[in-house]
Amino acid sequence: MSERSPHAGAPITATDEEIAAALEDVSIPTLVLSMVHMTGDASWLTRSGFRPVGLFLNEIQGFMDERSRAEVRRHALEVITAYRDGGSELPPPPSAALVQEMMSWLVCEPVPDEYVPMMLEELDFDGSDPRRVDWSGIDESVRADLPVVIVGCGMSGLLAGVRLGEAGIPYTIVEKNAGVGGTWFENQYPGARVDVGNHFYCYSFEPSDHWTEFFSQQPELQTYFQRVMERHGVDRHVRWETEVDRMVWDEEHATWRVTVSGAGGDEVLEARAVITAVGQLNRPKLPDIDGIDSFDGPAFHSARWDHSVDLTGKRVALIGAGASGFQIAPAIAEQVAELHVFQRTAQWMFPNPHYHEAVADGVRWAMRHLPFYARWYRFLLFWPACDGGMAAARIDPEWDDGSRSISAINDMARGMFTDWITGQVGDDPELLAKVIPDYPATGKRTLQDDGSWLQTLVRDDVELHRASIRAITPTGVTTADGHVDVDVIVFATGFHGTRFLWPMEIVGRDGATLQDSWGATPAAHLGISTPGFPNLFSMYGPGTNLASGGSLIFHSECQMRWIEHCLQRLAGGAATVEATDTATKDWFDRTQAELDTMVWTHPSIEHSWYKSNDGRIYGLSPWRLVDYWDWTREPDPADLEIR
Ligand code: N01
Repeated sequence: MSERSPHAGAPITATDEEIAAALEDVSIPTLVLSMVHMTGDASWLTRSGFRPVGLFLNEIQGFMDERSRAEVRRHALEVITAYRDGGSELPPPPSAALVQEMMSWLVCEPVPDEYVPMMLEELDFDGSDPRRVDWSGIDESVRADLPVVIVGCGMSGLLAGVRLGEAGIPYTIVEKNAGVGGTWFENQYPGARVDVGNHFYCYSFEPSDHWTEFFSQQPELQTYFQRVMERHGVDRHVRWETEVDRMVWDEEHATWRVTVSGAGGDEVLEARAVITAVGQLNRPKLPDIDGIDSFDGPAFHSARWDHSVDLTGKRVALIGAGASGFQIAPAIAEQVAELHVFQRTAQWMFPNPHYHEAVADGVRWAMRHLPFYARWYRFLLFWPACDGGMAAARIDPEWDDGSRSISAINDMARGMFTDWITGQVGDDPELLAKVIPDYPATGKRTLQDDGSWLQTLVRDDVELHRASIRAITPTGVTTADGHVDVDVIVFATGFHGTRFLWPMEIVGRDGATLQDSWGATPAAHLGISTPGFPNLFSMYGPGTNLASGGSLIFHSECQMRWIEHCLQRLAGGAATVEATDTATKDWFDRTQAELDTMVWTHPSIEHSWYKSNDGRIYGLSPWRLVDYWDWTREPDPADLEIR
């Protein structure tokens, strides 16, 4: 407690000139909030001309004009140099009331009370990392007697390892790959990058000043996870290239027996609790197309990219153009001789000028040195994109516009996205007809675009095929419109995202398997705990994927806090902990009812990996991040069955 907050910034040693240069790059509204921290003076918020005048996704200057921005920079230079010369000492932090005022000021609209505790936690004024659960009251020997197996060392499994390590709980991570990162380890296709702003898509307790791009590419993400793993000493707990095949609950000993297979053969690990952290997108899905195995040339899935195949001068078929194909096409178009993109359904895309942009040196300096700058920048990303972005996805029952749109605001989004697409395609009605989706905006995962996708499609050596694929032959792809000869086929056809925890076999109390218990409707309380499967916790389980904008890392941190509280029940003497039937059913019913009000369930969307075979959606969360954050702060005792 009462340490300097890690978000207060490193002491400033830069010269006046260096500071002035850095200020040219930064988000000015965010800078003003840092000035409030440095001076303890809230009057910066009410100075004439200092205020952001509007909010929009990816608009980080609050639409302030250049004259106002220059004026803020001039004052900021004085504030920062004085702060530097005073030894980078901060006055007492702002009150909760002032924090709320700062939040509302930054996003140009009143921010409700319920967001303030979440923001105070993010700001972490006393450096206590408040999202971490306090284990200090529990005897070390008790903690040492609580071995946990974590399945998967991707983003969430790594987080679980970090937290259990801090808690002093022995753990083993079983990871099928040879390295950390999960989906970021596996998806090494050209052009792979995150499409959630990296300054939010990162661990809350780690610095975020190092990102070189606002939306990092796969190698940088992989390096990030590697570095976090090493810094927290998680690597020595991981069994690489080892898979969990099966786990069986032993009621008598209140223990899971986890069968793993690796290079050394099979082995059974024993654990008081198991945390599954396998993600939803880790089993590649190949399409059911006639002759798929008959092709003579190289053919591979986007998540199993074959780097030994040189695409230079080749004719390439890219089958599938969801989030992966959309990134692959622009990245390889220049290199190949011909690119044939086979897209079954057109995608909506959001204009984002920062999508491929480097983070300027001045921004990185500000993130590293200016008190709470990076935290406020994170909030500026969060507010319009996450909870704020849900409005356009909610169905207005009074709105009747067929498959065009689902509400007035959704219709506005459609108009904006359509203008963005039309403005780039120009006078090519044939292409335009192919690229404008025929379902409401945001109905599938909305892609981020800086123009590179459509610039690729209008190239002479690139062709977009929308006719359905009839077959794959030894020489290429046959559609309803004819045959295309190619040298290489890339399947960017997605994952078995609706088959949760598959293909592991999980046998719970009384010999019931999880797959049988769930049947076609996977249901876990908060997406984490399932009755009949004691001491088994899922991260990124059913009902927790974010389709409306949001960081899954944030969600995982919420889940891990809830799980740690459950583990504390075991440390406190309980043999088992699991969600009650009532809590699970209630959560499932509420989530389903809410999903029915959201665009992703709209009947006009024929193909979507969000939808299960029965047409319903079990993987997505329809909830605001602030709700999920609140519900997972601590388990409600009434929701838990403890034996
Ligand atoms: O997979 P997808 P993905 N015949 O399932 C097509 C995350 N992600 O790997 O749209 C012809 O979205 C299918 O067509 P349709 C993100 O959560 C994130 O691209 O179903 N086509 C579609 O075009 C994303 O949602 C990033 O009609 C067939 C494509 O294959 C998730 O991963 C980057 C077909 C599959 O699209 C999955 O994305 C990449 C068939 N039989 C991925 N079967 C970030 O940037 C399927 N298709 C963070």
